Formats: sequence, C-alpha cells, structure tokens
Amino acid sequence: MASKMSITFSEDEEEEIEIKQIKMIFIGDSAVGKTSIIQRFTQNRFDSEQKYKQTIGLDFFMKEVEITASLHASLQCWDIGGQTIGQKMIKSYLRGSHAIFFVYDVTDAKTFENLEKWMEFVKEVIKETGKVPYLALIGNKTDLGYQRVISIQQNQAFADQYGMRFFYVSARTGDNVHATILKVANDLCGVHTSSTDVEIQAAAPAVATIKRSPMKNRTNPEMVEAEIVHDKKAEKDDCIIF
Ligand code: G3D
Ligand code: MG
Repeated sequence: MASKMSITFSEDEEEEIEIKQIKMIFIGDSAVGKTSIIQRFTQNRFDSEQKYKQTIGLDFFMKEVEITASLHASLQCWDIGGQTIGQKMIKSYLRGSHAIFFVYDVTDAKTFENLEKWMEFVKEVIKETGKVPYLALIGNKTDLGYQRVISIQQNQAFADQYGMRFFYVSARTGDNVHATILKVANDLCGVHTSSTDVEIQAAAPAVATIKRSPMKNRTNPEMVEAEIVHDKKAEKDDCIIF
C-alpha cells in the first residue's frame, strides 16, 4: 500500500514523495531480543538498566525512512511480545506482513532449534494465504560472541533450506541493526543496494518515528494501516520529526 505526500522545496519546486507502508514482524522465542532490536532500530536505544520485562500482548513501532529521494518507506515493526508459537493472534499478524524476521539468540541453542517450529507455523499461514512474505533470519547478541553456540554453518544451513537472507546483529551495541532492517526494506521496495549504500542509508536520520502505537491499535492488525496516518497527526507527543 502506498500513499503520497508533497514536499515543497521552494516556491516553484515541488516534489511528490511516495510512501510505501511495510509491515515487518519479529518472531522467535522469549528473550532473544526482539523488543531490543525494534527499539534499537526505531529509537536507537537499548535498555540495559531495565530488568527483563516481557512484552505484554502485541506492540508496534513505526519509523519512516528514505529509500530514494522520491520514495519513503513507513516501516511498521510488530513485536509479538510473550506470545508463544501457535497462538491465533500471531497468525493474524503474520497474514498481513510483508517481511518476517526469525530471531534467535546466538548464545542459546534452544532458541535456534525452535525456529523450525516457528517456520512450521509460518508455513501454515503461507498455505492459507498463498502469499510468501520476505523471510529473514537474525542471529542476535553477537556482542557475546565468545559465548556463541550456533555456528555460522548451522545458521547458513537453516537460511539456505528456506531461501532466506541471514543477518547477525547486536541490539546492545547497535551493530548491524539499522543496516539489516534497511536492507530488507530496500529489497521490498525493489531498490537493490550494496552493503556500503545501506551503511550510508543507516546513518541517515529517520523521516519520522512513532515510538509506540496507541493501545487501541494493538489488538486489530487490520486497523493499523488505516489509522497510522491519523495517529501521526493526532498523537504529537508520540511523534518525533527529525
Ligand atoms: P524479547 O523481546 O525477544 O523477549 P528482549 O527480548 O528484547 O526483551 O531482551 C531479552 C534480554 O536480552 C534482555 O536482558 C536484553 O537486555 C537482552 N538483550 C537483547 N539484545 C541483546 C544483545 O544484542 N546483546 C546482549 N548482550 N543482550 C541483549 P535482561 O537482562 O533484561 O533479561
Ligand atoms: Mg519482547
């Protein structure tokens, strides 16, 4: 889904910018770092002080980024919270997603093994909808590299088996988080970029950020697309324009 916005640079110069709405969902076991990755991407912060708090229900955060001068992407990052594999609610979110990130913790083998179960669940949704979203594998917590238990070969084998791109990130240090999500956004927009291009893009400020969706929007994924424009205007405190 795309919308348009006009930006005036000078009195006689006006450029139309297309804004693509992209829904991304982050799945994987509890404590792999899904919320941390999303927070790092949308707000560039990491709550190291905060004691582990499981996300309740579902949550989404939004960041609008520039893909090209005339194309922006409004990236809705959905966080499944403490929902476990198989829960109905997740299914409805998966159905509308353009990209699904399978997240595991590189220091915890169980979280990697469980990705097979997450994949089975995603396959059921794909069968129902007939639509195959962009699938990406993320190994998080690379800052704890010395505790890594999943080898690069195992990671690569899983990705190859399902034709996924794979990425390593650290939400704690921020390493590769922005570049990973932007790479996927670029691919979804049909804009193919080198890793250097993506790094430059990752360093650019966001066009707009909504820190968190209002509570009423978190229960019905179908509503978000229609309401997000309204929220951007109405919830001024929640919206940072850089
Ligand atoms: P979840 O949303 O998948 O459940 P969270 O996971 O984002 O809530 O993170 C769970 C714990 O992992 C948190 O620690 C968080 O600080 C930590 N974490 C997340 N990402 C990273 C990372 O890249 N590196 C390291 N070292 N830790 C990370 P606590 O201590 O609060 O349980
Ligand atoms: Mg969470």
